[in-house]
Amino acid sequence: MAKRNKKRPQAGAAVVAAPAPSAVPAGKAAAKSKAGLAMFGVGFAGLLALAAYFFIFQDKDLPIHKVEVVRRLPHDSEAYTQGLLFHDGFLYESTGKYGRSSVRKVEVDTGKVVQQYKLNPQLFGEGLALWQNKLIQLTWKAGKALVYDLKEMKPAGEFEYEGDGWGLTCDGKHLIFSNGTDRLVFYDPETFKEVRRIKVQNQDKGLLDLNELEYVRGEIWANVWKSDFIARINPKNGQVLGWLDCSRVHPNRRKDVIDNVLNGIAWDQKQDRIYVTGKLWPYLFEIKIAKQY
Ligand SMILES: [Ca+2]
Repeated sequence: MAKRNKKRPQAGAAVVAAPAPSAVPAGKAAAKSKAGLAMFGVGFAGLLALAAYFFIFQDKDLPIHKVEVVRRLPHDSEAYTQGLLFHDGFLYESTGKYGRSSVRKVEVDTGKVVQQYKLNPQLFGEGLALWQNKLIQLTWKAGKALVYDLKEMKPAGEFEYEGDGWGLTCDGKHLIFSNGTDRLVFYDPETFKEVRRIKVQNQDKGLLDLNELEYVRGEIWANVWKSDFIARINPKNGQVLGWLDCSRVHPNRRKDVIDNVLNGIAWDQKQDRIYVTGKLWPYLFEIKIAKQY
C-alpha cells in the first residue's frame, strides 16, 4: 500500500526511484504534464507526486493503459486503506494508522462494514492477503504478520519477518510481499519462510516504492506509492509489463496531501472485476482497462 510521509525507500535498495512506465504520445504527455503541474501546485507532497509522474513518462516502450470507471461506490472516508482483496462477494480491507488500524469485511455496493477487528493501537495495519480460510495482515514497522480466522475475524496466530511490511497478496501458492523497495518476496503461507524473491525492473531500472499488491490474471499488480499508476509485473522475472493509468479515476481528490493517494486493489476473479480505492477516499471504484491488451 502506499505509505505515509515518513516512509522512504530503504537505503541500499540497489537502484533508482519511482515508477516509470512507457510511452505516451509526446503531445498528450506534455498536456498531461502541464495539467499535473497546475494541480499539484504547492507542497512537498505535491512535488513528490509530480516527480513520480514525470518518471512515469520517461520510458518509451511499455504500454500505459487508460482505465475507465465502471461504477463509483461508497467507501469509508475514515479508512486509511492499506490492503484490499475480494472474496466470496465481499471486500476485505486492512486499514492503517496507529490507534485506527483494523481488518474489516465490507459490503461492495454500500461500503458498509459488516465485520471488523481493531488492532492493538501500537500496530499499524498494512497489506492483506487471503490464504485458504485465513486472512493475513502485515504491520508496518512491528515485523508481525497477523493471522485471522476468515469467518470469525479473530486472531489465529502470527508470523514474524524483518523490516517494513507494505503490501501482500497471494498467487494461490505463495504469499507475495512488498516492503517499499524494488523487491518482492515470495513466502510459504504456512510458515512465512522465504521461497524466492524477484527484483522488479521498469525497463532497466529498479522500481522502488512497490506498495499494495494484487495477483491478477497471472500477473502481480502493484500500486506505486505516491503515484496514480499501477504496475503490471511478470511474477517470474520481475519485469514490468505495462502500466494502468488511474489518474482520472478520482480526479477531485486532494493531490497535495500525501495521505490521500491511490492505494488498494482487489480482483474479483469469478466476475473478472477490478476494484480500486485510496487512503481516506470516500469512494471505491470498479474500473476496467479501456482497451484490452
Ligand atoms: Ca490487494
